[in-house]
Amino acid sequence: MEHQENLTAYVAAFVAELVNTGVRDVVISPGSRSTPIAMVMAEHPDLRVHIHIDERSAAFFALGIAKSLRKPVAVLCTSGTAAANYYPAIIEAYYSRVPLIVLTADRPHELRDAGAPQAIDQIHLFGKHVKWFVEMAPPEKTDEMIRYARSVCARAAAIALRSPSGPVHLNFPFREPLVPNIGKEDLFDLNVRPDGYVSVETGKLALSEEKYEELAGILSRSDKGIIVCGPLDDEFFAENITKLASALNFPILADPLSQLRSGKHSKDFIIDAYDTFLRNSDCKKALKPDIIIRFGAMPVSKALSNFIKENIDIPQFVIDGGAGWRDPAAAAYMIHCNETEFCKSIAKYVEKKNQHPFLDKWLEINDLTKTKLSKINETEELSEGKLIYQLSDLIPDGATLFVGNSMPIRDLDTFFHVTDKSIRIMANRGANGIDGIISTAIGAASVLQPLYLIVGDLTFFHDLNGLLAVKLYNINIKILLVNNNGGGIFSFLPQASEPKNFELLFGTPIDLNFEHAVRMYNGKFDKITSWDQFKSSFLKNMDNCGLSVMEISTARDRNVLEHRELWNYVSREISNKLNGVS
Ligand SMILES: Cc1ncc(C[n+]2csc(CCOP(=O)(O)OP(=O)(O)O)c2C)c(N)n1
Ligand SMILES: [Mg+2]
Repeated sequence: MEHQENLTAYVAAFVAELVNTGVRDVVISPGSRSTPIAMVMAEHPDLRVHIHIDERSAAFFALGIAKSLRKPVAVLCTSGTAAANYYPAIIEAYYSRVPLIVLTADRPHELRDAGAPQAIDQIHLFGKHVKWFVEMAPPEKTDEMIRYARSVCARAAAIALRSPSGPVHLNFPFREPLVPNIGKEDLFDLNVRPDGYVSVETGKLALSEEKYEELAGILSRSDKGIIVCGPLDDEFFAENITKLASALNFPILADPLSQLRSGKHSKDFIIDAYDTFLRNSDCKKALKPDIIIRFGAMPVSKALSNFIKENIDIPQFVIDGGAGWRDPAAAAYMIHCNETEFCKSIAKYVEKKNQHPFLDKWLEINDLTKTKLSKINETEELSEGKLIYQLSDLIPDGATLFVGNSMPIRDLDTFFHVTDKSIRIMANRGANGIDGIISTAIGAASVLQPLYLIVGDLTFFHDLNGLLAVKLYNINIKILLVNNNGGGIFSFLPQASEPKNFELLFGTPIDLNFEHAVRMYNGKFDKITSWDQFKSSFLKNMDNCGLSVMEISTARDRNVLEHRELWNYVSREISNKLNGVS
C-alpha cells in the first residue's frame, strides 16, 4: 500500500506540473513499465492523450504537433527497444529545434544488466541529441521528493522550449507493482509549495544598443547587400525582415521554409527563383554582393549554398537567436540575437536609402526566371514540376503545406513562388530524413487545418504505419503522392551516369499498389491520369474528411530530362539578357 501511495503521489505531481508548464498533448505507446504515468495522464482532465502503437511513428506524430503549436509535447513509452524507436524523431527534433519531452519507463536499478527481460541500457540513450537527460529518482511521497518531481518537470519543459528549442529525456525507474491508485479524489491536488507551481521565465538573446547602431551603420554603407532567409519559424519575423529589407534596399532570398514566400506581408523585395538563376555563372558575377546577412537554417537550395561559399571574401553576418553555428562555409560573423528583435532594433538606426540598381538587377532577373520557368506549364503530361504550379494555384488560403524530403522540397524551392495566400510551409529539414514524414504531417494536421502533404513514393512507404493516427483520431489530411516508382532524386546525382547497378542501388523501384494500403486505413484513393482530373479531384477532396490520397505517377528518367532542359533553357535566356542579346 505504501508503495502504491509513493508511486501515485510522485507520478501525479509530475503530471500535474507537466500540465502547468503548458503541455496539453501527450503521445503514449502501450506497454507495461510505463503504466504508472500512462494511467495518471489518462486521468488528467486537461491532457489530450493520443495513442500510437509504433513508437517511431508516435514520436514523429508528437513532433508534428509540437512544430505546429510551437510548444512542448510529451511522448511516453515502455522500456527496451520501444524507447530506441524514438531516436529518429528525437534527432529531427534536435536539429530542427522542436521542443519534445521524452519520457521513458525503465526497470529499477537492481534489474539492470542482470538478465531481466526488456531491459536495455537507457541511460543517455539518445546521446548528444537531447538537450538534457535525467535519470529520475525512484518514486517517493515525501514533500522533498514531490518538490523534486515537480522541479525536474518544470525545468525539463523550460529547457525544451528555451531557444534553440529541442528534445529532453527523462528516464523513470519503476518497481512492480506498477498500478497507481487513480481512484484518489485529490490525485492532482499537491499543495507542497507555498508558491503553487514552479515557474520559469526565459528571456531572448539581444545585443546592446551600441552594437545595433554599429551594425546598422555597416549595413547602411553597403549598396550591394543581400539578405538570405533559410528555414525559420517565427510568427513576427516576416513583417520585420521585410521592413528592414526595404529600409536597406536589400533583396531577400527566401527559402520556402522561411515562411516569406506567402502571406500578407510585403513581397516587393522577395527573390524566389534564385535556385534556378544562381546555376548560371554570368548571373552570379552580375549579382555579386558586397555583404550577406543570413537568418535561419541553411537553405534547401544547393545553388544558393554554393553562392554563399563562393562569396567568402565578403562579410557574412549570421543572425541566430538559438546561439548555434549555422555556417558550413566557415565564413560567418556570428550574431547571437533573436532574429525579430535584431530586425526591429537595426531598422531604428537605418536611414532609408534610394532604390539602387543592384536591387533592381536582382528583381529583374528573378522576374525573367519565373516567366521562363513557367514554360513547364505547357506540358500535357503529368510532371513533378508542373504539379507544384498546379498545387500553388489550387491550395486554399490559410492552408498548411507539409513537404516531403527528396524532390518534393527541391521542386517546391524551384516552382513555388510568392503568393498573397497565407500558406504555412512545413518540412523535416533538421536531418532531412525520409522517415516519419507521414506521422509528422498527421501530427501537424491534428492542429492545423486544412493540411496538404506532398511526398515521394519511397517516403510514403517508409512511414505507412503512421497512417494509423488518421484512422484512430479522424484527422483530415490530403496527400499528393508523387509516384515515380523509386528514388527520383538519385537520377540528378553523378552516380546516374553509371548505369550498371544504378536501379539496384539507387533507383530502387518497389512496384507497390498503394491503393490497398490507403484503403486499409479507410482512406480515399484517386489515381490521377490528367491535369483536368487532378484539378477536379483536388477540388472534390477539399471538403473530404479523413485521409485522401491523390497519386500522381511520373517517370524518373523523363523527370530529370525535363528539369535539365528547363534549367538550360532559362539559363540561356538569362545569359542572353545579361549579354544584351535580344
Ligand atoms: C531515413 C532515410 N533513409 C535514406 C535516405 C536517403 N534518401 C534520400 S532521398 C531518397 C529517395 C526518396 O524517394 P522518394 O520518396 O520516392 O522521393 P523522390 O526522390 O522520388 O522524389 C533516399 C532513399 C534519407 N534521406 N533518409
Ligand atoms: Mg520516388
